Amino acid sequence: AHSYTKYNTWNEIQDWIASISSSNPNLISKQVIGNTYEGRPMNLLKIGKKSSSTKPAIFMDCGIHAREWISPAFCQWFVKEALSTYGKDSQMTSLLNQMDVYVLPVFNIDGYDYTHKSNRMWRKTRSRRSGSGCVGADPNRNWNAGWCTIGASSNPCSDTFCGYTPESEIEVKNVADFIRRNKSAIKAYITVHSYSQLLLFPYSYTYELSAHHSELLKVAEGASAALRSLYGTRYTSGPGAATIYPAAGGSDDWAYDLGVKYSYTFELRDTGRYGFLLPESQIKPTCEETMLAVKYIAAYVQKNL
Ligand code: 0X9
Ligand code: ZN
Ligand code: ZN
Repeated sequence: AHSYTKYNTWNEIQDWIASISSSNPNLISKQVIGNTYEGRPMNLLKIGKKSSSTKPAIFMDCGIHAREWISPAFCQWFVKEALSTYGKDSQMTSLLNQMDVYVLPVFNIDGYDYTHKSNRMWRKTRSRRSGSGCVGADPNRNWNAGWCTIGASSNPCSDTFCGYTPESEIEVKNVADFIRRNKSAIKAYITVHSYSQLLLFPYSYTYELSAHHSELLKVAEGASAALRSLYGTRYTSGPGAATIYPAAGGSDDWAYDLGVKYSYTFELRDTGRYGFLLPESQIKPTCEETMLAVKYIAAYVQKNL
């Protein structure tokens, strides 16, 4: 059965998506933005008070990398908290009145399922191509942003394989198409990974600073301070290339270059003790502290619409 304090399987998450959206029709709706390589529906949740006109929006995805289980756990937590604090928490109420938050609970569903059934350390998608015996591409090297120029591999057997072309991975194409279609409404892009306790922003495909570097850094530092205020967890903020490593073809750089100024990558707990195998006992504290950072970014975006 589904629980917010355990790592749910894809089937449990799928049932949760259906039940949470049907039990909160006034605040949440779902839409399929396409299917994965193996044919699973990519359900995108839209959270916000219904409006007759298009509202400005924040897009957040979790689970780009299959083995980073705390990430989908956070997206589920976020949806629960949004619904249960609307009408109680003044910030959440104001946010959902004025904006919509799109949440993709699991981006790389095929990979996530594979980590539950076959290989806990799988990272990539599960696509196949004749001519290679190796499966999958890195869905965070497959975006059209300096694609495959640095920190990515053209070897299909590598864990950072950039794919055969930008958006060769259908999951990437489905999300990129959705964001392109809703580009004028989407004011912020948040993607959730693990681990390392970092809050990254563009660029990762170059060491050059983005045009909005100082503002993006200021917001990241505010968000990190908010996160730390709960349990003292320390995050480092900075542009991807200099803070973690240069790596092209990532979703954050792509969204930013499309025009979504507030583009952030979270790397959640921990710093390596458990790594991808973060114990379930840390789901609740990790999600509670991360909520503060995401709400900080959302409040800033809302104030600057
Ligand atoms: O390498 C990645 O894709 C991310 N780290 S992870 O350990 N979760 O794989 C960092 C992504 C930073 N952003 C870009 N490289 N664009
Ligand atoms: Zn990742
Ligand atoms: Zn809470």
